[in-house]
Amino acid sequence: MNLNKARIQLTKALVIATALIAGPAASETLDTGTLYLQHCAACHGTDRLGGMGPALLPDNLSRLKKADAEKVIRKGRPATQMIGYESILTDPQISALTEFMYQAPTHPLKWGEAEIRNSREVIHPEGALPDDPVFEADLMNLFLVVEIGDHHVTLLDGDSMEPIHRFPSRFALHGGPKYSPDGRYVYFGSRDGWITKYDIYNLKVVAEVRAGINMRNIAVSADGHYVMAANYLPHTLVLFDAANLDMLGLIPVDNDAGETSRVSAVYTAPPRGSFIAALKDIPEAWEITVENRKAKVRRMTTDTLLDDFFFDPGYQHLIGAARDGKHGVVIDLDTGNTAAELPLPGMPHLGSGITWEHEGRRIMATPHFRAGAISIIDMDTWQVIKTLDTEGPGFFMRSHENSRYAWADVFFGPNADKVHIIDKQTLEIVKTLQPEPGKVAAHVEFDRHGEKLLLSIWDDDGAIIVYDADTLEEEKRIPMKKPSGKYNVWNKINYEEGTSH
Ligand code: DHE
Repeated sequence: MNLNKARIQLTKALVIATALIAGPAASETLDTGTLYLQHCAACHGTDRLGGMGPALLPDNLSRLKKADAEKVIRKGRPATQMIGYESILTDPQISALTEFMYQAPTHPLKWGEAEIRNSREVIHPEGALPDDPVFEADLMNLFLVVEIGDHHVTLLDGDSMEPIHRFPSRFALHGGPKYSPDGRYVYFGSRDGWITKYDIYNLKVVAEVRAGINMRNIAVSADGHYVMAANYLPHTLVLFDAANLDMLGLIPVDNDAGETSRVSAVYTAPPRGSFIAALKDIPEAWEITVENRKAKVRRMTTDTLLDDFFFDPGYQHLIGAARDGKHGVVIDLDTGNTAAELPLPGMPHLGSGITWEHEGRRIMATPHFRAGAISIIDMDTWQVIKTLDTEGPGFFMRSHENSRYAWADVFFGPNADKVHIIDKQTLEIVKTLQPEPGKVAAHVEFDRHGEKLLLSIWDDDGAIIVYDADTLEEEKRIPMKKPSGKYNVWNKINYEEGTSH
């Protein structure tokens, strides 16, 4: 533990001890702001920007229901530093604190160069730890499983399907963790803006930095030298040296008219040697190259605002979902022009689209957030060649080059416990599984060989289910706390066609 964390813990322990001795009556007359400073600020920051605990701002809490937030204040969060306050604060005070957290701050929040640099902590500088792994396994067939139930990550051996190690993560990791090209390091991004660099060989966090207040995702350059963070708040892209997460550049996201924008996401485009970002509030996509450790932006004006997007395997085209939720656009990344428009039924989730070869042509498939449908598109003609009806709107799709099947979950609605399996050649749903009735089953990742796959039972009392990719038979269940995404080292570093990049 570093000095800063120790200091926070000590302050917090003193505050709690004093409050426990005095009881609720002592703080009954205090206003909510003072209560916050007294009880919450040590961990969550005086500006509610977060610290050891997560940020307590409306945007950061948008995914947590107020009733659940109140319950956390009352009862605490198991396996974290967050204790329950029901014996320290009165019911009205707990309710008032909950309301306070969901109110916009009265002054603008800043997360600029100084804040980013000050947040950085290098625990083990690059080169300081041994190069030999401290465990035995096929290093190319490891999986990381993000467990959002209690904010942990499990490292899993993809041959034996046995956990190797489990470690705490930052609060609310989101998006795929990104591996270094050799698979030794992994970079996690949290919704609160933290980037954590983890040394898989030594099972240790090696460096951390906070890139923003509300972050979308991160990307690692194909050469492994740089990490780019895309933020919602503030409106910035941030470039880091991948070695020790030293900040190299802060790029304000704005246009010539001075309008600023959130960033929908940033991805690495290996064949182009660049990063591609799309903006959420300004109709532009950006290609960012790094020369002499400096970022250079090439702007492409788009016909529509882009939410979610995906690339063809050669990174020649960006396929984006328009904000109206009814169609997609194909943008030629060389010219910046729109090459095609795609009619799509209901808010496609293109970020989880996958591609494969079908009758000698490359096709892609995408689920939809607002329609029980999977659209299958010919990537030469950009025509929708088939729309599969599903049992409800879906979130993720997955396959592997060596598998004849693609898997698609039904994430929303009464059938969220079902998963469809699609034959990649007949383009038909050939099987629908319901592995645990009443519990959401979602997100699949294959092992490096495409022989086995993992499916999440998305529940606090959940599990990872291992399936044989060919017989589709269940092989085993490993209990986990709301496992969300799984990420196989080989599939990710080789940009395997059936998985997310
Ligand atoms: Fe995600 C990836 C955006 C809600 C779980 N999600 C991504 C990515 C984006 C994105 C841009 C790709 C980032 C990357 O991998 O680099 N997600 C969004 C949204 O805009 C949306 C709809 C609303 C929001 O609140 O942000 C959203 N996402 C969710 C969830 O509610 C999920 C199910 C639970 C959670 O953890 O918040 C969720 N998103 C995921 C996961 C991935 C992801 C597990 C990585 C998928 C992969 O296989 O790579």
